[in-house]
Amino acid sequence: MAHSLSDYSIMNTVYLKQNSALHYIHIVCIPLFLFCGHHILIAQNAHSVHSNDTLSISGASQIPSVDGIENDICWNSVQWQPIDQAWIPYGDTVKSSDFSGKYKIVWSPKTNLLYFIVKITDDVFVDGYRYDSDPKKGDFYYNFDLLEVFIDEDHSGGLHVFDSDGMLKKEWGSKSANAFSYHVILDAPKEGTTAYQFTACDLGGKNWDDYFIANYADHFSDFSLRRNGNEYVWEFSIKVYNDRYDPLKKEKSRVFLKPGKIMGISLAYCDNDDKNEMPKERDNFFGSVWVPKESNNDHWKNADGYRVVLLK
Ligand SMILES: [Ca+2]
Ligand SMILES: [Ca+2]
Ligand SMILES: [Ca+2]
Ligand SMILES: [Ca+2]
Repeated sequence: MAHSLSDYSIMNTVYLKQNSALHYIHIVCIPLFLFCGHHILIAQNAHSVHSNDTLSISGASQIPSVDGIENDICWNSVQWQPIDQAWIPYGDTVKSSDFSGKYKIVWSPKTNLLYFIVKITDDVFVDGYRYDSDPKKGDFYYNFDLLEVFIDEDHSGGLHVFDSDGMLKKEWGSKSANAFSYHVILDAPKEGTTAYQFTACDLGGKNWDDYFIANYADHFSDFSLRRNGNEYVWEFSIKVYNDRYDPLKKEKSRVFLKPGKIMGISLAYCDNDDKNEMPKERDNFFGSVWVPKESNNDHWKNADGYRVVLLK
């Protein structure tokens, strides 16, 4: 469950712009560690990453074994990046046992893939989502526990909901493939085991009168989710497509990854902790970049706030 820390001291993060460069020093005031019974409360938003704090992604000389185990050589030399921004409710803070998340990314020139490892701690895993391309028949996926991966291949930013015409372009975009927002969802594996089957949901179609839920699971070359208690390790690889993506001719829009390439990539986690509620509603939505309050839930429709990444 989400617990606000409003009763406690409030953490202030101050950004000091350094020179004209895109660097920010984070001065975190007031306590990060608050003791309550046996729990250590750790405030979220402690490692604020701005969308223009460039993340350099190294090329891996040895690709990882995609098995939900973090013992691959390529992960050793890469630093964890935080998923610590409470987008919903905006600025919320929860116990680290309720939610904490971090990720690493590498890429491979050999396989032309991006590789991710994401470590999530979550006290209650709410699963049971069943995919149906007809949005009227299914539950909304974002009210279950799921990992979101947002990729804007050319860092263009902008709307990416539908392939809209006319006036609707201004509100929902003219190319849904301008950016992909993969909502990666599956049932929790049993303790100590790994799951490999999943759905990667995203919106498709022309407008809200005529839309569907796409399943982009085949954009993932490999996928695994391993459970160790309340810790979940998501390890997977992704093929990158440009905005001319056509589901019938996918390979034509496959992007060739190379050093110096700039993209927009963010991650987020929908956290629901109530298995029994009907209808389901997520408690929290945590993201990997700071977003302004007025666009706290924009990543799914607009790529403007994705984090800049640079392939090295
Ligand atoms: Ca591995
Ligand atoms: Ca939780
Ligand atoms: Ca784009
Ligand atoms: Ca949960």
